[in-house]
Amino acid sequence: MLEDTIIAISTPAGYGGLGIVRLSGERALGIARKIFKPKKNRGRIPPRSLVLGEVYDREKDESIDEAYLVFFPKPRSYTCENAVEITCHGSPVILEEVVRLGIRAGARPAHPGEFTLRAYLRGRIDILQAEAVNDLITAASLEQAKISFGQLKGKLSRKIGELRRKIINVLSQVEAAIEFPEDGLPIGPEHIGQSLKEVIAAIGRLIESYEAGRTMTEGLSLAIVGKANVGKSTLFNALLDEERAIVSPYPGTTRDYLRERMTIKGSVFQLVDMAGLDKPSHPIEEEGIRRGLDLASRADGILLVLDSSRPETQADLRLIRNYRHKKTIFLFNKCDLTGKIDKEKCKALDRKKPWLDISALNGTNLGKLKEAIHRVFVPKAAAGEEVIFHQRQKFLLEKALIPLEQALKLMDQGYTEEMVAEEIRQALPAISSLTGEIRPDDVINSIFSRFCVGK
Ligand SMILES: Nc1nc2c(ncn2[C@@H]2O[C@H](COP(=O)(O)OP(=O)(O)O)[C@@H](O)[C@H]2O)c(=O)[nH]1
Ligand SMILES: [Mg+2]
Repeated sequence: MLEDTIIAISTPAGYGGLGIVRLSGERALGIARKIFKPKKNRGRIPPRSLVLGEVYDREKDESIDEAYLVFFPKPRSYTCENAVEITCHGSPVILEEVVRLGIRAGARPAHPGEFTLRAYLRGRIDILQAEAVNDLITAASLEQAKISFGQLKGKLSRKIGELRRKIINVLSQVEAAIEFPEDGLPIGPEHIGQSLKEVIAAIGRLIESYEAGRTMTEGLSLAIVGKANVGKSTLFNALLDEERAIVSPYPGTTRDYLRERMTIKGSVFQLVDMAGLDKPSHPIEEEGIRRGLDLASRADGILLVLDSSRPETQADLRLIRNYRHKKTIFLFNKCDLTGKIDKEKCKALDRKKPWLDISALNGTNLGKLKEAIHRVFVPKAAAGEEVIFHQRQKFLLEKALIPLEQALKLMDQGYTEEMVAEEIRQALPAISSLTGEIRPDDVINSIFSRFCVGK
């Protein structure tokens, strides 16, 4: 496997100004020479320099495109192997032909993620860094991209390494007490308990950060809730900045629900518009309402819209009370019209949450609303703390946490050092699996199969 020289198009499918074909493996340069003719330097290809030339089909003795090539000799390349990048015009026809010529010259088509897999197998990066490569490529927001870039450079790996050292340190202290029982614990049990607690807290914080991570990758769902005709669809469109939902003066226009992505200050949201949550006037509307209620109950946050140009109804007040237990922003919409709603009466039902006057139609206070959305709904990843984006990482951290908590409990209850040590030891395989020191093949396969072919 590792002996093969692999080839793939590294730029996205479709037309582009430029496109890149990448080769990696022992014979990368030899193969590249067969399909690329440098213009100058009598055919010399110096390492790490741009070489202008033509992609060349030897059999037909014809050039198919102008291109430039860069050769990265091992081990200072992405994969730690000899690697070559050929940049030509971003034409799918040309790029596929370059790959075909490369295969004819002795390369093999790369599997998804195989370049990064090689970087991992050759020990240049660990699994956390490999995951970060793909996270960076598929990042949903700049905020996420920055965190992934940090992890690509090894920030999370160092953090996990530090945790691992701490666990081993505690373990060796407990083991010392087993070997030299007559001396008692060289370091007091309180001290060991304290170190254990610190490790447990650090792992706990990482596990919790998965929520923040998930909201960065998938986006928080925000349901726009309110009675019919209060302006939900108008607000939906205004926030998305496009006429996505149908708006009409007739109640019951939106019967199904709509879901669209939007970004505020780098955070991703899934905005949901739905049927008005009041008495249905039509059987289809009834189903729409049922779905709406269900969506709203599962949403990460609620934008509750009230029509301030009309007196509040029982249905309005019921909705306000209904979403008290959820993260909610209350909106008095249509503030461009004469206010008829009793704002104080509404606010009295929930004073802890933000209330905002807006006009979805004119755009009044939409900037303020966006700020409030970011402030109220986006979970704060503590500054400088790492964020994890993968369920795999969360599971392994949880797997490490359980025996550590158990160890602490046993210590508190006065069990023997042997039993405490045994528990602590059980946390180590999960920690090693995180960075890929221990690597079950199925896990590796599932990680790299998510990559695109050229990475
Ligand atoms: N004056 C005014 N009219 C609005 C505002 N927002 C919505 N409307 C109007 O209210 C009606 C119902 O709007 P729509 O968005 O379809 O409400 P939905 O049933 O809650 O989705 C439409 O005629 C809108 O133009 C607003 O802020 N000010
Ligand atoms: Mg609507």
